[in-house]
Amino acid sequence: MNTTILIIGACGQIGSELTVKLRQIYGNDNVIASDIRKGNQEFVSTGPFEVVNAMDFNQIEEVVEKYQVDEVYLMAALLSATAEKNPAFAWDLNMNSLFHILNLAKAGKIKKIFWPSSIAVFGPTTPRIDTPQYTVMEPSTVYGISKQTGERWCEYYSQKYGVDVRSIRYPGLISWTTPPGGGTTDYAVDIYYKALEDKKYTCFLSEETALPMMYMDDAIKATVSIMQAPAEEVKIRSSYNLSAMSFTPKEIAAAIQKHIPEFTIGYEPDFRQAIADSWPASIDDTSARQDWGWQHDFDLEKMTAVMLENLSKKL
Ligand code: AKB
Repeated sequence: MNTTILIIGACGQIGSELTVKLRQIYGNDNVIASDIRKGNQEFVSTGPFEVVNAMDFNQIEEVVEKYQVDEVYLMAALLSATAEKNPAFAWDLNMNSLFHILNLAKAGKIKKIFWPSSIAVFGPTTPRIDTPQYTVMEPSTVYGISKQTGERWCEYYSQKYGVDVRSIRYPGLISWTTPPGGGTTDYAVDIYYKALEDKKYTCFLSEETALPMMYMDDAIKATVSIMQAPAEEVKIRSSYNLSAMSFTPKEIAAAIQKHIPEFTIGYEPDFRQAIADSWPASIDDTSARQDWGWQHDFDLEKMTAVMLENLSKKL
C-alpha cells in the first residue's frame, strides 16, 4: 500500500530538499508539498502542491482528508534570529502548528509525524562540549523555548495518546539549493556565496564561536531514516541529539581558503552572538547512532568542496 505524505513548509530550506527526496522514494503523486505561498522551485510542478497556513487547523485538516494523508512532516517555523524580533508570532506559529498536527494524529487522522527540534533547546547552563542527550535545558531564546516546549508535548502525546511522533535536534544546516532564512547558524551558508561573489565576508559571529553544523544531505538522510525506522527503535519521543561536525567561523574560512586563497574574512558580532554563545559547541549523538543507526557522511572539507562546486555553477 502507498504511503501518502504531506510536507508543511515545503518551500523552505529543509522542506525543498526533503520534498525532492521523499518524491524519489514514495512517488511524485504521493507527496503533497504545501506552504503559505507557492514557491518557484522545480518540485512545485512535479507533484501535488497546496497552499496551507500552518497555523490554520481547518486548512491542514482539509488537505489531510482530501489526500488521505498518512504522514506529516511539519517543517514550517520561525528560526532563532527572526523569532527574537517577533516573539509572539514565533510562539504562535511554532506551537500552534505543532498542536494542530499532534491533535490530528490523536484523532486518528494521520499515522506518523516528523517534527524538527534544534540545538536551540539548550541554553547557557547546558554543558557546551559534547552536550549529552539528557542534560540541563534552560533555553534563553524564543525559538529555543518553543522547541523545548514542543519536545515536551511530543513526548506527552506519544505517552498519553500513542501518537507516533519522531524528532531530531538539527544543528546548523548548510545547503546550496534554497537559502536559509533567519537562523543564527546561517552565516555558514552565506559565507560560501560571498566567498565566490566578493572574495570577502564579514561574519556576524566572532572568530572562535564554535557551533554544531551539518550538510543538508546528511540532515535529509537522518530525517528519512528516523521516519523509516521500526517504531520500537525510536526509543526517544521528545527529540534526538544529532551531530556531524563542529567548527568556528575561522575554521570554515580556512577551509574555503584552500579553494579560494584570496578569500578574506572580518568579524562584526551583532545580537546573534549572544544566541550562539548560549548554544552547544558540539553534540553527543550516541543515542541516535545506537537506536536507529545514524551515521553522517560529510565533514567540513567534503562539504566545502561540494558547496563551492555547486554554487559556482549556480551563481
Ligand atoms: C537557527 O540558527 O536558528 C537554526 C537552528 C540551529 O535551529 N539553524
